[in-house]
Amino acid sequence: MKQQGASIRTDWSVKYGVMFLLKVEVEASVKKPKLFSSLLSANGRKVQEILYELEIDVILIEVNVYYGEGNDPEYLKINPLGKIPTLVDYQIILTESNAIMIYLSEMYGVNNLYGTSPCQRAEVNKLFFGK
Ligand SMILES: N[C@@H](CCC(=O)N[C@@H](CS)C(=O)NCC(=O)O)C(=O)O
Repeated sequence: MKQQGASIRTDWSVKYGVMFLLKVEVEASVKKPKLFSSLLSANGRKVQEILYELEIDVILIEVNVYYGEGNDPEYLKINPLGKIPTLVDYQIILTESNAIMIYLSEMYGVNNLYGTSPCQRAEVNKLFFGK
């Protein structure tokens, strides 16, 4: 009897446990921000540095624009300019590396990477807008 009970529990956990784990994985992957970029891209690496600093778990999707992957019709639906990086998070599709960095800092930045006062932010903006 005991063994039978154990096997019922095993059946349950195999069937529903796996389904539960799959559900958790799918939900987690849906909620994770997605970054379309390439390690070869300086603008992409700037964004990746911020993701790293803020410990944001991201799904990185390699788009090698240097081999024309930016012109893939599927990618053009996300970023009509065909450039990288592009961040997709919840409802927002965001291009422009500096705008993405500000968004990430404001959305997830418990450590105030972007600064808290107008003066601190002005210093950061100088780096964004300077040539
Ligand atoms: N101002 C944009 C520049 C984006 C950009 O030019 N990205 C380059 C890679 S670093 C790119 O996608 N080049 C491919 C192309 O221009 O077709 C930003 O800061 O994100």
